[in-house]
Amino acid sequence: MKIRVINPNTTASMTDKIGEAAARIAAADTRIVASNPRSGPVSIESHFDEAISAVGVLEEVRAGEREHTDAYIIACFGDPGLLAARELTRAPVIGIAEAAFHMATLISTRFSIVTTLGRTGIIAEHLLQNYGFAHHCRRVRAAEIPVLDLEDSGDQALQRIIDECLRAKREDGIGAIVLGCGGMADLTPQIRDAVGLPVVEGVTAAVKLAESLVSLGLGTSKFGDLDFPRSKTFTGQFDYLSQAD
Ligand code: 5HY
Repeated sequence: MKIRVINPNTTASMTDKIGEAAARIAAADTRIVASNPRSGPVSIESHFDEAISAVGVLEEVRAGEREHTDAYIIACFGDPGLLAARELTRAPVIGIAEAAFHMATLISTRFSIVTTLGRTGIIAEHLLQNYGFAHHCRRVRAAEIPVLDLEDSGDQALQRIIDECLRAKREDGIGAIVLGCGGMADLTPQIRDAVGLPVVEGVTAAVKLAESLVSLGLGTSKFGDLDFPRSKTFTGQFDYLSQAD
């Protein structure tokens, strides 16, 4: 099977890192194709960034539909464009936050999230509510590092993440940690060893969930709200999306 792992920001080094983490955990007969939009924010750290990045996510799914793709992963912890992306394909589309929440509740009754900047914590809180996991999450914490520090100042950023995870372990009464950024996909072993708790990382969780869905012959339902969008005219810069019935 082929899984397209979409990094919604436009930082190629993060896309490569995410793709490598996905490929390491993928089954022998799974091919990982990692991509990011040509246009959009270099990092996603606000509601505005999320909204702009969603258009790029949808473009990447449209590209995937032009070649055979068995599943899609949206590798940003805000799961930008998730439901809209599901409307564009019969394949499964999995957000890394949703995947991580599901996996975390299979191994613990309570988890905390450690993300990058505190200002994006509300996005994770909204997702917890929307997905029905709010009562499982004790706290959404932040290492207070810009997303691209994960690319530039590796050890310093890693230590800040570990320190926040250790505070969560001491204070939150949890059984697991959820890493709140696609850019942390390569850090799981170091964090797990330093913290001594199960660490759930969304990219790798999403790969295994995608493989399971494809193996079960399950894809996005076309009955109801996730059916393909109705054909219509789009104007201006989106006129290329226009479709007649
Ligand atoms: C992510 N931003 O996973 C989010 C992390 C965040 O560029 N990739 C990003 O803090 O929401």
